[in-house]
Amino acid sequence: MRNLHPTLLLPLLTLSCGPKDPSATEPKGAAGISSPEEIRTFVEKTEEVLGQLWVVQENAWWNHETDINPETAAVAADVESQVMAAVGAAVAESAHFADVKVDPVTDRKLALMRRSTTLPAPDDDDARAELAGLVTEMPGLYGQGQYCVDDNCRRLEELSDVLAEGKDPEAMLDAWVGWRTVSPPMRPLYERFVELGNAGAVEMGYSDLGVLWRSGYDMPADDFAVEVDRLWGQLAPLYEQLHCYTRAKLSDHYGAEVVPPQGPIPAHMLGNMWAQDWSSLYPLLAPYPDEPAVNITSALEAGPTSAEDMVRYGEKFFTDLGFDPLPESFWERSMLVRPDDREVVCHASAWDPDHDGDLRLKMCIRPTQEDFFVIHHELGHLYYFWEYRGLSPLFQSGAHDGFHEAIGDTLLLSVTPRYLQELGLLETLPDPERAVLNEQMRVALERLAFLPFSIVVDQWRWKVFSGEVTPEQYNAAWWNLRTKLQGIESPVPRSEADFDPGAKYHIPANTPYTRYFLSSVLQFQLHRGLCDVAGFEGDLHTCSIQGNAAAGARYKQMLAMGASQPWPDALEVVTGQRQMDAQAMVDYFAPLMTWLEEQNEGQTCGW
Ligand code: X8Z
Ligand code: ZN
Repeated sequence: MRNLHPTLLLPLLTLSCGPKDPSATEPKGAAGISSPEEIRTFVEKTEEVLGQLWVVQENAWWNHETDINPETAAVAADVESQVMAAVGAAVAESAHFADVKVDPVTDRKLALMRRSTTLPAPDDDDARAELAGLVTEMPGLYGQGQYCVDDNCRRLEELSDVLAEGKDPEAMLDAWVGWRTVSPPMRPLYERFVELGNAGAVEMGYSDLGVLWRSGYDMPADDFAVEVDRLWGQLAPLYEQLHCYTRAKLSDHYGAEVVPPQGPIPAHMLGNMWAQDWSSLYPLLAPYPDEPAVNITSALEAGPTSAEDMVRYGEKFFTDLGFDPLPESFWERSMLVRPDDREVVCHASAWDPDHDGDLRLKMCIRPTQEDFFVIHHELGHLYYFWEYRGLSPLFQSGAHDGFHEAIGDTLLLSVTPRYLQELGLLETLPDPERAVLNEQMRVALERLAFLPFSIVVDQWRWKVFSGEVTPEQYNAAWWNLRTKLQGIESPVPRSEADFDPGAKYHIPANTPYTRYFLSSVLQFQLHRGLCDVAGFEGDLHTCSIQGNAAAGARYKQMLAMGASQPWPDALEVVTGQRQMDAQAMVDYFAPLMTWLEEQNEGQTCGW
């Protein structure tokens, strides 16, 4: 494993990034670089340095997130500062030769370098250190979050269970409000983070941090925002039908005082802490509730199924398609269960700290269907790392971030009840006629219900970064968007003493979220492409590519490209299309939509 001690890095940086002394007479960037050949050399050297830094950075974060304490935090923050300095210097330097025509590979690398960070810092040591401290402290607060009443302290998992069980609306309200006591301390940190991150983005030539984030898609930032709206426009009518049916059923079940039959749905009643995944409502919403549910949780619990067994199931799906088994080091180095001797960040994530096949999973696995799915999601990331590990550092990335999120979830569309039965996790298969709608509902509660939330998180941040939403409006703006797009509302009055956005991991962790919306669209598009490669003919929702070598080979071909080409090239490999398109998702859910429209007849849908 390549591993550098942080103190080794400074000379490397000075070497390739030119003089940092502000009193030096030579203007920054005027280090004589002007010819295409010199630019190519600069890019190669910078890439090498950044590649080494990223390895140190990922190791430091791994150490911190698997053992949250002041020492690991200090190391992570220190390395973070160094990465920000290095990327900032490289981008500043490259601005001086933006107009020089260079070879296509260098050109691509320059573009990737300019968008290689979601966290630019101002070119000032103190500001950088402060920002690095903030982005280390915030996820630490989230990871250690607990809601305590007297001596009874509960973490996110336990509070989430109360919502998923759906038994007692008062207990659900308490769990929902309780988790949101974790985030108010993040508010002043977030406010400062926005100031510093924006200042860094401006120094990089972007008008704010949101513009930098929207610039990562091989198209102008403004066009990207329009693209998201276009895709959502294709899908919003489907969501509205699901929302309408769900609201009516919840209102019948819990009573109109708890869930009013009109208007937005109270956010604590959808079975999930953020109302982003409604899967746990399945027993209430299944079109044929008397059919056996596709739910493998009890079989996994009964197994008993260890965390390692859970990952083996996911690995098998990939190896059946022709992928390699996970490397031995994966099993030695991963964190698969919550340790009881230290604080960790349990939110699942996939890692490759040496950027060369050092695959690791960090997750607090429990034997549930939800975690079975999350493991496939994470393995999607890991196999992407694995397939592109031979590329140069700047190309070791997803075609865009939505691709990275879509790899495992695309394959989950091929995890059918029959396959689960083959694994011995499902005893009885539902009646084939009735299974279609039930299965569609199951997938819709997970993936269709998720769509507007996956837009809200960054719509809010984009407004915060641009200044359209000021700190005095943080919470109100969050709920405006939640209501507008998701059709939900807070069950109790909220105020600007709250910081509800911070109760979602990706806000304190500074992880962009539009990627999951794009992923949702891409999953169905890629699924259709892979089904075509497999020679499947028929309705999209009946296709499974499980075990299909041709589909596996084509998928690998796309993964191996990493970010070396603009994303439309990668998309084309699997789908033949060069545009993201939600039509495959619309087609997939056609049977459910017809059924929902019938059920909703006579109802006033919308909110
Ligand atoms: O954060 C994740 C993954 C890691 S990339 C577990 N997801 C989003 C979330 O949990 O909010 C996957 C689905 C959406
Ligand atoms: Zn992911």
